[in-house]
This record gives sequence, C-alpha cells and structure tokens, in this order.
Amino acid sequence: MRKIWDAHQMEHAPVVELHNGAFVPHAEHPGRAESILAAIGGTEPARDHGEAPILRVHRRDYVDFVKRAHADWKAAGRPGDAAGYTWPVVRRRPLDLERIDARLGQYSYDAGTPIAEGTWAGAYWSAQTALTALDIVLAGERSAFAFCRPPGHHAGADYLGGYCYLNNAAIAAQAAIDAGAGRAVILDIDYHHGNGTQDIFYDRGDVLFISIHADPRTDYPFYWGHADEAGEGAGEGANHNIPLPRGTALAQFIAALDEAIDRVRIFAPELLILSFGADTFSSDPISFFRLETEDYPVIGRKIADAGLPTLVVMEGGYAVDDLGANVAAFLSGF
Ligand code: OKP
Ligand code: ZN
Repeated sequence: MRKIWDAHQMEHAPVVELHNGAFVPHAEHPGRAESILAAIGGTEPARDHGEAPILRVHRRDYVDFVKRAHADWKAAGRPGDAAGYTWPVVRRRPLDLERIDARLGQYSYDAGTPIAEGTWAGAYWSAQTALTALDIVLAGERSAFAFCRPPGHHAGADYLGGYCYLNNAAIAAQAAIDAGAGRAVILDIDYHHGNGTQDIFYDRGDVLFISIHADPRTDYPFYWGHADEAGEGAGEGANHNIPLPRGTALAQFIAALDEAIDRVRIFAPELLILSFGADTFSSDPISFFRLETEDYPVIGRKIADAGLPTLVVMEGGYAVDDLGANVAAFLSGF
C-alpha cells in the first residue's frame, strides 16, 4: 500500500492543551509522526491541490480565521498558542466580531485545540495528504494510506476542536463525489466519535457515515455520537453510531465492526474512506478500550475483506511508544 505524508505537517506543534482542568503537554504532538514514520517505511509527499477542495467542505470565513488566528493572537500581545475561553451559547445576532477571543469562541467548541504558528501549514498539508492518497485510489489502486496529522474528524464546516482543524476524511469524500463517485462511506474507528464528519454529512444521502466509538455518555465529545443520531432530511438513515462501553476489547469491537461492514455492503458505495485511530489501544493515555497490538491486523483484514477501494485516513492514537507498531500492524493486516 502506498503511503502519503508531507513534511510540512510537522510544522503544527502546539505546546500545551487544557485537559481536565490543567495545562498539560499537547497529546497530538510531532512525536506521534516520528513513531509512525519509523514503523511504516517509505512515504511519498503530498501534491498541492490548492484550497478549492477544502472550501467544498469548510466555510471561507472559517478557513480565513484558522489562517489568521495565530497572527491575530500575537498582535494582541498574547503568550503561547491561540485558544478560546468563551463560547457563544446564546446567538442572538450574526457574529462579525473582531476580537481574537470572540473569534476563537465563534469557530471552536473546546479549549484543547490551540492554534500555533505552524497550525495552518500543518492542517493544510494534512488535507493535501488525504487528497493525494485519494488520487491513488481513484486511479484504480486498491488502497492508499493518508498519514494525516493533525487529524480531522472532529472539525466541522466552520469549527475546530478535538485536535482537528480541517476534516481530512470529509474533504477526501467530497472530492471523490466531485470526481464522479456516486456514493461513499466514511467508516470511523477512532476511539472518539467523529462529530465533525457526522455534522458535515448529516443531511446528505450520498455519504454514509458510520462510527464505532466510546459511548459519549462517558467520553469526549459528549454532545454527539449517541445511537439515536440517524441523519436528517435526505440524510435520514445515512448516519449510524455504534457507541461502546469503556473496557471494550477485541470480541466486542469485532461484533460492532461486523455490523458496520454489513451496513457498508448494503449501501454499496464506490469508495470506502476509513478514519483510523489507534487510540483504541489498551495503553492509550486518554482512552479506555482494550485493543492490543496483535488485534490490529485482525481489524485491518476484516475491513479489507469488505472488498472496496479504500482510502485509510489517520486520525488519533497517543500511546507514542506503541503507536507506530499499532499502525503498521493495522496496515499489514489490511
Ligand atoms: C482526538 B482524536 C478533555 C480533553 C479532551 C480531546 C480528545 C481529542 C481526540 N479531557 N481531549 O479523536 O483522537
Ligand atoms: Zn480519538
């Protein structure tokens, strides 16, 4: 399987995040990339597809915000990386606010996703990595691996959160539809619910979103990912959440995956996009499933057995010492 990664993605390196009431070292750090790159072997750089495919998913004003936010933060004389502290729960008027703190609140939903100096570059090239890997699959190869970092599945059309700025899987899905694919499935097996992806396609019938994740009653992102979120309008029935309890190990995960793959088959898409997170690992520092390294090839093989052209997009995974081995194990099974 060909693997895409772009060195620009390293430029995204926020220092700290607000986690459970304290500032701690940011979990989504460049060391994740070093671990994965050392384990998966040779990669190819991304090809620049420009902003147009990003703007098919994200709002222009949001993209401009992400680009400018760190400079605006510095111009305001602030230390460190840009992060919000107040959110517009009440929206009585259209927001056209100038102050950086107001704009951070408008375009984000958590305080754990700072915008550092290299964030726009990293997020931009992460999206280009997804688009470049998609080209390989659209050209007829069975699969490709987009080593995206920062990840994307929590980012919505006009908001960031959960370490995500641009929704790489959604951008690739929309690009595939624009290239003529009639239907695509995004299957998300990161530990966390892919709320941004769900949100982007919630009213669409051409992109089925299926997610297996930790129950949002106990885990981030709390407000999305419940089993009764089934889509709306033309998307009614094209969203399917499978929340699982903390402590889930291989047997229960595979049962959920079987159910998910049955639904993929019935939908009969031309393309499968897999949002793959390795934070389902037993020792992940922020997650609570119990998958082991030797489980990942089993999962990879099962997804390959669905028999669809497949773009694998990297999402989370924070147990850095084992992360590369877990990703390599997944890809070897696939
Ligand atoms: C990103 B991905 C609050 C911190 C929550 C957000 C987790 C984002 C995970 N205690 N941190 O889905 O792996
Ligand atoms: Zn995750």
